[in-house]
Amino acid sequence: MNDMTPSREQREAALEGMGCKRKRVEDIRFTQGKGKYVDDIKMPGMLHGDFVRSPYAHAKVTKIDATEALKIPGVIAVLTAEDLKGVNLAWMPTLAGDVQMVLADGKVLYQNQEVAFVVAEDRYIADDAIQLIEVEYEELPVLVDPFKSMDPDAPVLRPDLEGKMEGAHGPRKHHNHIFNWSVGDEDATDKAFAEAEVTVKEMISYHRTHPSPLETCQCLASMDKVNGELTLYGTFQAPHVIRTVASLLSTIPEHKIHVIAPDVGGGFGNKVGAYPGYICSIVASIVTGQPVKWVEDRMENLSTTSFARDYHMTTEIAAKKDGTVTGLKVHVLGDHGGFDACADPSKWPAGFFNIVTGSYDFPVAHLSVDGVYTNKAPGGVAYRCSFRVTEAAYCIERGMDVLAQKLGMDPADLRLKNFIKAEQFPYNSALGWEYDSGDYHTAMHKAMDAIDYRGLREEQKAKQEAFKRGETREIMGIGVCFFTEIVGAGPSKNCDILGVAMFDSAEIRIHPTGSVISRMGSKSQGQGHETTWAQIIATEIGIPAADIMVEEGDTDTAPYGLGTYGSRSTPVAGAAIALAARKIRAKAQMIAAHMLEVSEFDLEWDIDGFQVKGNPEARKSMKEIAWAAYNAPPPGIEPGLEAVSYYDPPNMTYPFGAYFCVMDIDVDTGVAKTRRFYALDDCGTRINPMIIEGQVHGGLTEAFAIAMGQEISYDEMGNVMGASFMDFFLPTAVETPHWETDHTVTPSPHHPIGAKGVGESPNVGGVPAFSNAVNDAFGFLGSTHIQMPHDAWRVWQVAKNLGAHG
Ligand code: MCN
Ligand code: CUM
Repeated sequence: MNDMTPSREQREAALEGMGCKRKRVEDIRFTQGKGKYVDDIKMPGMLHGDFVRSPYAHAKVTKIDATEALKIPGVIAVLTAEDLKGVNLAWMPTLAGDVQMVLADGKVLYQNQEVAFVVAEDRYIADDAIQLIEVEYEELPVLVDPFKSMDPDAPVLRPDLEGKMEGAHGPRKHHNHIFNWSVGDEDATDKAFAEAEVTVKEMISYHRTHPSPLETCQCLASMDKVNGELTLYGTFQAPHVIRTVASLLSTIPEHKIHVIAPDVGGGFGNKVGAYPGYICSIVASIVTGQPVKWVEDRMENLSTTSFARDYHMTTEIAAKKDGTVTGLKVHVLGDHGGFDACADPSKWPAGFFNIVTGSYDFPVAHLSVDGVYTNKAPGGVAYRCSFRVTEAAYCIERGMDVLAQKLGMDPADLRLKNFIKAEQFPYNSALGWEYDSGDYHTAMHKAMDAIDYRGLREEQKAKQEAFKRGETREIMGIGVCFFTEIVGAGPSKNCDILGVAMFDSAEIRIHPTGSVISRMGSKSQGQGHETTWAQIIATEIGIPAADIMVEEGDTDTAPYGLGTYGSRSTPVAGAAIALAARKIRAKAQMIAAHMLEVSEFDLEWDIDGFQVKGNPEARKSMKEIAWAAYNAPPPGIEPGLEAVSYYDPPNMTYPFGAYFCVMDIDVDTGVAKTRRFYALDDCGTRINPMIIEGQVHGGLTEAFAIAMGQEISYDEMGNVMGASFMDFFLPTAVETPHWETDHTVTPSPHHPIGAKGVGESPNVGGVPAFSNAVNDAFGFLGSTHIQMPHDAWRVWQVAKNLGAHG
């Protein structure tokens, strides 16, 4: 070796592979305004669609008259349900097995529901036309409170389901009932409660909220009638699923549909499902023969696309006096709005809510979920939810605090006492999951030491005394949360969408000069896949990440995949990437053996190439092997160097974390200040620590928003109250606390690189940490559970009701 030969460390560093804080390559274009979003795409002759929406939450639609609107120059067409019936598209199937109106068919079920679709030469003309469309409504009684949905005299929301006592998920109990889903051993759980030394019961609600991606939902449909081909650009988290749905609905053959998700400006679950805007744009393009663009505004987004949560969880825990938990019982009332449009895997009407036993060794548990209709917008799984894991984590983490309070025990100690122990993994939970790996005690102790937990408790105690003596008007809360998530949907044995198993895929091609293009079935909306997927490949095949291009979102070029949501990309597509790369490496080994004139078995892999065992000077780098693959492959071996992998995961992955929030609350103003927020995450093998940190910062900011103010509420007329950023709390850098991040690493035993997902963890763990901090602050004044969101007004009221204002 001469001095010019790079050292092993230099070769390794040059790859920027797994574990490297590689800078996000996509940010070069995003930060310079050079991203290409749907609204940047313009086509010749492009028309614009916009909706007439219902001002009423529940009403008959007796007449739609577009005569005057059609007189405006530039208005091309107005579509109503009657027009859509001609192509059998007035209703569309939802991913949850329900059906949903595309345009109001005889009635509307929530405020701002789509009533008619105006197509015009530009957006302004379309908006003018909307004002001239005459719609006659006949108001119907409005059902807002989900607890009244199944009253005997509750209004019938869905006459289309009249008499149907069987839904997609079994029997229905009432005309507004969607499903009941029960898991666990009810008798054993009842017995545990009958024998319990201590029990607690609390109604824990997780309010309705909504993700707010910077870019709203939008699409551009272009039907080429000559070739019978449909091109659909859109803000899709799952482009292939959209293609399949579009083909099934339109009967256009799937190979003649090109779905392209260009850069997506945030998704957060908002862009998983199919919306009326997509269907109407496609139909309008077919009708007019011109491309049709539909772009939502902020109010439309907040009030009509997939909402989040609205879960009302009656939670009971049985325990011994020493704090050992002996049983968990949860009943959930899920408010699904006017249609069940939850984008869960088909067999999971309440998503993975049965992770509600959390990080604790509950011997028995029982869960029952009832989904009901109300006069609100449909949706339900969005906003970093991991398919209802957010609700489950909030339920159990609040529940454990309620139990700790009743027992007079420290909430961290109660958790430490009940954690599943490291040696119990793989662990079978009482509600049916096999947790793959975890080391909760180590993580919890690390977190407690990092924030000096015991010291904080002493400080809190002193402050409480001072408050009682009237020396301060500030109280202090310490929010503890230890969450376990379940991500990586999912194994084909129990996860599908519309019958398509939830595998994912990767295709990697090495060019002769050793640069790479790779394509996946996942679709980044800001998560940095272009950066991190290249890092996995770099480590696996020894080509620098900088020479690897990652492309997602074009169904013509990417292998079929189920898309990005539920933090599934790393657990599923990430595994497919590693396995495709390993196929390439296996072929490269044969080529290297031929080049070096040795047996394959005499070679070993070292960073970026193969070398002869015991003679590392005799080596071929991956770049040299790539060239040889195209001009001198071994006899009998095909030329080229590429591979495809479809990965059906054997299990989900179970990331976890210990979060602590320290809060100071002024009882006279209700203002809660987050003094410290510490988040320890364990997502197994870490691909890019900087991206993980960014994911955690973003998710915590959203968790802060949800816990401390964001809400989509309705008045009794069904008017949606939080449909603009005037009313809907969107934190800026001013309000957002400082985040401290930390980690432990417990690899997933079944994942090729040991990685678990992380994208949603901070939201799953963050909300309970904030809410527990507020609750912890007021506990010594006698409260047991305070309803979110904890905005200053509500916190002030709590203080007043507890007598803190004297
Ligand atoms: N990562 C890593 N090491 C791990 C796990 C993840 O370096 N052990 C990296 C991944 O390589 C990827 C990122 O972290 O670049 C997120 O990976 P993962 O946890 O697999 O989640 P997904 O890529 O599937 O993203 C989905 C998740 C969801 S469901 C929501 S909602 C959400 C979230 O991501 N929406 C987001 N984070 C978001 N971040 C941005 N900027 N925008 C959104 O819309
Ligand atoms: Cu449920 S929000 Mo994410 O899964 O896209």
